[in-house]
Amino acid sequence: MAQTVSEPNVEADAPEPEQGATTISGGHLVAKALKAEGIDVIFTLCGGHIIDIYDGCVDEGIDVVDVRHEQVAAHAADGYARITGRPGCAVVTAGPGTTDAVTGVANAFRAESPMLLIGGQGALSQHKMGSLQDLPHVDLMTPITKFAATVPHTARAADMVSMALRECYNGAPGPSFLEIPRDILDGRVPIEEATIPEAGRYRASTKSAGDPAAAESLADILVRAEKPVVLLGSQVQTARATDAAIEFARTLNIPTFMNGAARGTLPPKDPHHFHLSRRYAFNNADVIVIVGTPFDFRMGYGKRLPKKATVVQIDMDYRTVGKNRDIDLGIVGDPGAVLSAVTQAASGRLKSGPTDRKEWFTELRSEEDAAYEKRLPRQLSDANPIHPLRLAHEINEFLTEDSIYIGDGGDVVTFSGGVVQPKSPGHWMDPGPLGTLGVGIPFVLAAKYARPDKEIVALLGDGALSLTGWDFETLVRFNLPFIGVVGNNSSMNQIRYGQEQKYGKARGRVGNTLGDVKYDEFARMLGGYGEEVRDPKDIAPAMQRARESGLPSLINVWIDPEAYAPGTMNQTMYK
Ligand SMILES: Cc1ncc(C[n+]2csc(CCOP(=O)(O)OP(=O)(O)O)c2C)c(N)n1
Ligand SMILES: [Mg+2]
Repeated sequence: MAQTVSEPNVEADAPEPEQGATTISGGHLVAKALKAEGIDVIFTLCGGHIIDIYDGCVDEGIDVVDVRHEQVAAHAADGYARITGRPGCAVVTAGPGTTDAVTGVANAFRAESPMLLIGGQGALSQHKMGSLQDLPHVDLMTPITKFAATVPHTARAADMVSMALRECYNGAPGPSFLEIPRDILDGRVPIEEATIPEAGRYRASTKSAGDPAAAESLADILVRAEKPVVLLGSQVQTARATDAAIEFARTLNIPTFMNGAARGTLPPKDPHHFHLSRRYAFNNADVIVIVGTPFDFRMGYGKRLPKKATVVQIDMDYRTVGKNRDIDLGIVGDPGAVLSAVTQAASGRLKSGPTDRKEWFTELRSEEDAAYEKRLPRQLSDANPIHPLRLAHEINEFLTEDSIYIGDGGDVVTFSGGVVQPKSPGHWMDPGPLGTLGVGIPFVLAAKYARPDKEIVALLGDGALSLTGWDFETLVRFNLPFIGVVGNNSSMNQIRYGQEQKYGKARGRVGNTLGDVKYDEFARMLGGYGEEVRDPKDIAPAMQRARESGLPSLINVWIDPEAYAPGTMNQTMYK
């Protein structure tokens, strides 16, 4: 029967037949390598340079989650790595696709998150001729990745993906970047000419316990310590060292503080869990063990640690140990393996030292309780407009053991840092030391995608949400419900505080004012659930309705723009 215009020629629309079953394209090789790594999803925004990877993903059963901005794809890959313990992958087109993803890669770099960004590139055959979207991507990415390279031949496509992934785990983890020129990606090679590394056989497991003698030394120090304290940093979560860290804290009986992604390693009511008395604990400790977190701005560059304390640092990155502050013992290795070795070295000796430390625990607990009591009235404030501490309090009460908390914003999130306590390990997500606004919606996407069994609760500043908020629609499209709470002060308040301090109230409102936007209506427009709240007692019921809606949601909570978090007021940059 003759074809008519209304009956398209199905054969003509079908993909070109395989040129012999024994050849394979670059995009299909990329997908094979991703599959070998256990990556089951790519986050992407399409472009002509990269579509062969999508086709490979179809064959390998890898999901393609398409977003509305490449920054979101890159943050989602970072978030996926954090949630799953496997590397995340974002695929973006050449030129602006790759430059849009820079912020996400940079964030992963500072947060030590293992992700792979694959970017398109003009055909090698047109190298430097001015092809569409040609840019020096590798040069752009080199300073913010552990590895950045071009795939030079189709037969190397899978091999170089594996190479980039191996490099993600060199020392402390981090991002890698690969650009794949279009003719390399679309080209075909006989399958036997391609290097295709086999799952589980192309990189080490990287669980280095460091130097056994150092573990013995630390055990020695801790058994004798009278007032020890340990700070668990993000690497504890990155390295999946939770169990080892808990065993260490309990067996050696050490008050434990947690920051970044390690928050929740011990549950809030645990006798070893401390939070609000950190400054006091550091000032009065005789031994301070810092695990998997650098002496950066969050730690006052280590300068606030008293000189008299014995300071021990354990880190996956050689370059972090002893940086900015002298230490007494430095151990490079996997935090889980090192802490287990120390626990093991200490057991048997525990009876000989003053390890019951009752007085030290009582002293810290009373500091902790006093700080909590002092803050409580503001936390329970009925004020209208709503005090941000009350909002944080309501969120904390709302979280269950299965709620992953994501904070994305300025002052409103700083407030929440003191109040919101994740109830389980790995249930806290913040951008990390790059302080990138806009990670919220992408992290929700990654977290809910990877862990549909978990509830996701995100606190979003109105400024932060504005950066990546359109991908709320992606959450609707992929049916990824979450409870979003917008702390809306119609301002970039964290910055405004500094401006008012420095230039006075009259000149403090420059470049930091946002409109009174009804983010609840925005959510509804995109197919989600939305409500607005002006009275503090309505926060909890609104969040509950959002939970029950089964939809991505935004509860727009109007908060007091004149309330500032102590953390914001103490920022050293304004002093
Ligand atoms: C991408 C990015 N741009 C700018 C900043 C600087 N910055 C830090 S806090 C802040 C204000 C954030 O406003 P919002 O999310 O509404 O939180 P608020 O301080 O108002 O509670 C800004 C602009 C940043 N951290 N990240
Ligand atoms: Mg704001």
